[in-house]
Order: sequence, then C-alpha cells, then structure tokens
Amino acid sequence: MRIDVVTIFPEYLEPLNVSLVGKARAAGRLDVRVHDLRGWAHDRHNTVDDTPYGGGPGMVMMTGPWGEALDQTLADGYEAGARQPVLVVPTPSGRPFTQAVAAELSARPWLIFTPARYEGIDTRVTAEYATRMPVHEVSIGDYVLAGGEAAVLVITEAVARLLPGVLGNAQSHADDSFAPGPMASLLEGPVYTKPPAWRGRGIPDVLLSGHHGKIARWRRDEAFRRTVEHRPDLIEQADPAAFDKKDREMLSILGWQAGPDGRFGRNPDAMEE
Ligand code: JCZ
Repeated sequence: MRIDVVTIFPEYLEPLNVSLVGKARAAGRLDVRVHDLRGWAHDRHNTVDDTPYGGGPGMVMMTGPWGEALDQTLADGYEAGARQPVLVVPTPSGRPFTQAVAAELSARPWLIFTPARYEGIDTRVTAEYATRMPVHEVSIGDYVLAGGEAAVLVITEAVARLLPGVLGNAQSHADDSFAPGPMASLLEGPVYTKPPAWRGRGIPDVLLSGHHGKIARWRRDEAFRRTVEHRPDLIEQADPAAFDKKDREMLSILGWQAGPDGRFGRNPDAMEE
C-alpha cells in the first residue's frame, strides 16, 4: 500500500516511523510519503489560508496550494506505478471512522490524506477531486482537534495493522472488539499475565484450569459485563441471532432482556444505581 500525506506540519507525522507502522514500512509492506503543503504556496510568506467568504471567525485553507499539491502527488504516484487512489479527508463533519472503514481502506492500494488546519479546506477542493477518485470525509470521534494530523496517525495505524503480513496471525484480528464475526459488537474483557499473585491480587481460577471451553465461556461472560457497562448501545444494536443460550443467560443476570423485536434492552425491574 502507498500512503501520501499532504500537511503544513510534516513533523507531526514522525510517529509513522515508529512501532507497527514503522515496521510495516521497513518490511516494504507500506510506502509512506509526507509532503509539506507550503511547498505549493504562491507567495514568499508561504501563505496557505485566507479569510472565509461570508465572514466569521478563523481562516480557510486555499484552493490553489491544495490543488497543485494534489495534482503533483497524483502525478508522482501514477509515475511510480501507484493506482486507484482514494482521498481521505479527516474532518469532524465526516462519516464516523469505524473498524469496517479501516478494513475497507486496508483493501485499497493507495491512500492520499489531506489533514487540514484552521477552519478546514475550501470545499471546492474535495468537490474537484471527487470527480476523479473516491473521497472519504471521515471523523475519528465526536470531539474537535486543532487539525487533521492526529486523525491521520489514528487511521493509518488502524489500517496498517490489517495489511497482510503486518500483524502476523489472522486470528489476531478475528477477536478484536468491533471485528465482524462471532465476537461482533462485544468489547474485549480483562487480560492477565505473570506473576500469578501481585499485591494480593490473583488470577481467576478458570484461567489456570486448562479447560479451554470454560475459559472461552468466561471470557465471553466478561466481554458482556464490560460491554453492558461501557457500551450498552452495542448490546441494543446487536443482532440477537448472534447470542446463544448462555449469552442470553448472562444478559439476564446483567439485567437485560429481549424485547418484542427480539433485540435486547435493559430490564427496567433489574435497574441498579
Ligand atoms: C482541521 N480542525 C481536521 C477530526 N474527528 C475529528 N475531530 N477533529 C477533527 C479535525 C479537526 C480539525 C481539522 C481543523 C480534523
């Protein structure tokens, strides 16, 4: 996979040299190019922003530098043999970035990120490139960053670990919270490692039992506990066909019951603080 990033803060992307993404690059599975948008500015002050039409606070990133940067980035990529680019634009007004979007992007050969600053990019830029390639405006969460660079780091890491040969074994993804499949829509439960006793705290006996069936069941029960506590919306949205008899027992213990449509909701008679 090839990734181009165009930004006014190339140093902000330094973490892409480290850890999983850095290793994927070193292994030749990922080719990352970071470009300084100011290299395509038109004046001696390297200006890339201007005041918003219609008034209001802040500044807007100008069409000129972005257009030339993207034209050059596309030309260089095609020249190097890259194909089928997707433009990924981090913005708080984008579609939610989810594990499903990460999986979709990981199947593409070429991603071009345009992290903005100020009040964002003149909307004609995405309109223009949307006529040439898929454009994904994505939000990594309901909070407001000062710019899109941190979102590029987040998205790149989520995508890179899905690339073939980057994480190692395929099972590593199958049990991820939010991965499709039998663990779908449940958060992962607690984990333990050595030593077996620490500050008076032990390990649940079942994990030392060697009984793989019981261990799997315990882990799933703990996943339900955590999901009910932290993300009850995931239980409410889950396809009840994904729940077996023991899942239903556990949900009942946790105060949840199936409604008329089969979906689970909190049992109002079992409400605790
Ligand atoms: C540019 N402020 C780009 C994205 N999910 C999310 N939160 N905040 C952003 C974001 C904020 C920005 C810019 C200026 C993305």
